[in-house]
Amino acid sequence: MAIFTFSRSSLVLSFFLVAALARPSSKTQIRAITNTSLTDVSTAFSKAGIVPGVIPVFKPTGLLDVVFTVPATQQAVNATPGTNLTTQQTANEPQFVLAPSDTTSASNAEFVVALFDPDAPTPQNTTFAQFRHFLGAGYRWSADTGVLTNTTAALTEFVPPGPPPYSDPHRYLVLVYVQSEDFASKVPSILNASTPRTNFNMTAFSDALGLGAPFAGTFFFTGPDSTATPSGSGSGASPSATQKGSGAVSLHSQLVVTGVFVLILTTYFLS
Ligand SMILES: *[C@@H]1O[C@H](CO)[C@@H](O)[C@H](O)[C@H]1NC(C)=O
Ligand SMILES: *[C@@H]1O[C@H](CO)[C@@H](O)[C@H](O)[C@H]1NC(C)=O
Ligand SMILES: *[C@@H]1O[C@H](CO)[C@@H](O)[C@H](O)[C@H]1NC(C)=O
Ligand SMILES: *[C@@H]1O[C@H](CO)[C@@H](O)[C@H](O)[C@H]1NC(C)=O
Ligand SMILES: *[C@@H]1O[C@H](CO)[C@@H](O)[C@H](O)[C@H]1NC(C)=O
Ligand SMILES: CC(=O)N[C@H]1CO[C@H](CO)[C@@H](O)[C@@H]1O
Repeated sequence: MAIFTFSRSSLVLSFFLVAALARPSSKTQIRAITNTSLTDVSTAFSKAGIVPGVIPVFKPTGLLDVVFTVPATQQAVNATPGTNLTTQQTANEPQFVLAPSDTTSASNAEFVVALFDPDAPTPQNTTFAQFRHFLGAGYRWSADTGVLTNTTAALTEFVPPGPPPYSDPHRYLVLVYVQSEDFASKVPSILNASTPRTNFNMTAFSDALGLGAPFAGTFFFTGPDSTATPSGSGSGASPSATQKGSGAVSLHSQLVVTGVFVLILTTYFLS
């Protein structure tokens, strides 16, 4: 009887787990702008140790959405704060979409956009950090689409995230600043084609060019290739697809567990 009670409650538990895992994923739609508040973004930066570890403060006045297009599928993937993205998803230069609090100021401003890695070569050993993946200036904001479009060539061309195989996932930060008046005249002596991508210091750079505090920002995690996406499953196309993929695996194992319990119960009653 004790065995029966134990098995039955385990069975009930299994069904609850199955029900929980079978719930439809809530984030299947790609949004142009992340549905989160400025406070949520700041909180995410603190939770990930970006504040104060990488930048001293982060009080954005606009929401930033970074939209990658997956080369294989042409599917859009949003880098919402703290999302896990694969190297496949982040292979191409993204689009930057801004939702500013003050649309009039944003319409009249130019912006600087930086994408960098504070965890190079690994989060535990930051010898090469910060590693600059992209730096561009002269961005103008479209009030219609929210998209930031460059009016000048990039200062540092985009190279995709590629953490070494032995590394934990890295944090990749994207920060948008309002461009200072004298930026274009001052930048060549501070950052140019011969400036290494390694040992970049975003704070020192923004101080030197009078950029002030970040206007908007987001970050995502990308791990090395081997651990990022199970091969051949095709589930690496979007964050929601990845979650559904791993959910399906868990669902499968739960069904197996449930099946085993049913088998035990049947055997118990038949014997
Ligand atoms: C992202 O990956 C980490 C493991 O690297 C995991 O702990 C975390 O739950 C994942 N986050 C999401 C939102 O899937
Ligand atoms: C950190 O990484 C660099 C580059 O791979 C390496 O030369 C160095 O030995 C590492 N340091 C430690 C403490 O592991
Ligand atoms: C904007 O950036 C792209 C990609 O780096 C580049 O090909 C293009 O020439 C830039 N536009 C201008 C106007 O410089
Ligand atoms: C290019 O940038 C470096 C800093 O990375 C600086 O030392 C050098 O003077 C700059 N070159 C020119 C021509 O301004
Ligand atoms: C980056 O620059 C800031 C401001 O100059 C400085 O306080 C900080 O120590 C620098 N970080 C590193 C890792 O050198
Ligand atoms: C934080 C935030 O902006 N939440 C919004 C997300 O979207 C729903 C539905 O559109 C809104 O009701 C929330 O206010």
